Amino acid sequence: MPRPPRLSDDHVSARLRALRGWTLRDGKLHRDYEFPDFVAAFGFMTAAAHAAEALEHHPDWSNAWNRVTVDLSTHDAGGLTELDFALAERMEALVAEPTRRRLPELSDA
Ligand code: H2B
Repeated sequence: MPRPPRLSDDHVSARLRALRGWTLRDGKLHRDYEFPDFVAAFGFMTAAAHAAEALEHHPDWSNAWNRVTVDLSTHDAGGLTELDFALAERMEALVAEPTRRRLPELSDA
């Protein structure tokens, strides 16, 4: 997939205004998510991982129990590109409509 060009600072500011909850931190798109519990946090990460694979664009992130800390930037471009905003928007769509699906209970068998 062709990699998009790095966005200008003005363009980044304009795009950020339309992306509530996200800030610019150390040149990356940053957001801290908080979920009801670990399974919900990890469920979000699993769904977001599939979105990242589909975009061929991957987050820098970490998880601590019910928290997921996300930083997005395009390493290849040395800054922010449309791919970062696309992934942030996918993540927002995931938290806006949580699937709340749980893994089936494990049996003892
Ligand atoms: N993710 C991020 N965040 N930045 C990149 O520059 C990047 C990536 N490059 N995922 C992709 C993979 C590239 O290495 C592959 C070949 O698509």
